[in-house]
Amino acid sequence: MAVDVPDLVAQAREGRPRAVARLISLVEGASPQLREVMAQLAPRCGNAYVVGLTGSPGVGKSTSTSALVAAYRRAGKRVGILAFDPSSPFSGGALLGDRVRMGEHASDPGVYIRSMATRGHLGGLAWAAPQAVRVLDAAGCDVILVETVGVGQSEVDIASQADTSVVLLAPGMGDGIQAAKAGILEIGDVYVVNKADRDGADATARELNHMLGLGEAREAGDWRPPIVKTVAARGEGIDEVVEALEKHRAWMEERGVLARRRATRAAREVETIAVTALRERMGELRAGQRLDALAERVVGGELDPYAAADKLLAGLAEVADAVDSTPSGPSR
Ligand SMILES: Nc1nc2c(ncn2[C@@H]2O[C@H](COP(=O)(O)OP(=O)(O)O)[C@@H](O)[C@H]2O)c(=O)[nH]1
Ligand SMILES: [Mg+2]
Repeated sequence: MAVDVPDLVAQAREGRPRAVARLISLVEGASPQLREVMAQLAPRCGNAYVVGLTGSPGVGKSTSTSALVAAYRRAGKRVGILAFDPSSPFSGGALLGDRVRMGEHASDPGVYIRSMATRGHLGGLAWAAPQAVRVLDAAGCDVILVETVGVGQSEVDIASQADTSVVLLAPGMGDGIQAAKAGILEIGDVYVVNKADRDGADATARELNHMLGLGEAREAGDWRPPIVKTVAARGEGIDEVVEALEKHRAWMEERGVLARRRATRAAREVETIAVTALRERMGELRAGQRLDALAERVVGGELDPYAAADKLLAGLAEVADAVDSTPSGPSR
């Protein structure tokens, strides 16, 4: 269904929740109209502070997110929440638990809550997250909290999506420090040991502290990731988390790190879109049987595979030229 993009964008800029929701749906559905949406949003982006929260399922990401929203709302900030956690979406088929926890914010006009499914997307989180962030940014959010489940590559993903990355651990989950070895030690700007009401929180924090200190020759003025203990379910320690986030943001701004991170993020975003477009064009070539024809010539010994690949790439450029000269723009 075609959408009146200028109208929708104008409404989203005024912060109308339904317009914001529809724009994010366009992102989720990889709509061909996204190109137009992003062109119109671009001048309004760049004001929001993006915080990523990652950690194993059940560690307390959603609970912490909700507590952080409450803290930011008390400070008068507008907050956007994106949950890329298929196991606990905040809305649209939400688990009851999350709906209850986020219930207090659901009717707050200063809060946008959205859970997103990226399964099946080319590029997944890398592709959808930055565009959803742009929508919330342009809609006037001061802070955007992005929740991702810490499995496989998503820790790495979140680190490149956020200005500040928060890694959550909890005592006695068997996850924590072992998983930490698998890469989260490099990505956390702030570490949270949640469920500090349980036994073992101090030990987890100590062990983490030990591991973070190992093998790193930090220079004076380098960022030393703080470890904050919280009981998110009761809101305890959340002010300290906010404080740690603000300190990290100030540190990044002083040293130009924030601008560098954003540039890296934008580069990755452009690259992902370009690679997606390339794959699409490759698909068009396949459909056009150019690849099949080349393959036959390779089998027949008429062409070597390198020469065939060169011909395929030349074909790609032709498709690109054809697309560029199409008045409607998008490669569809
Ligand atoms: N004891 C305790 N339970 C908590 C705390 N924070 C969250 N939980 C519970 O842990 C479970 C998982 O929390 P959730 O926020 O959904 O975790 P997520 O999967 O990381 O988003 C829920 O039952 C929460 O009520 C806490 O500080 N202490
Ligand atoms: Mg969750």
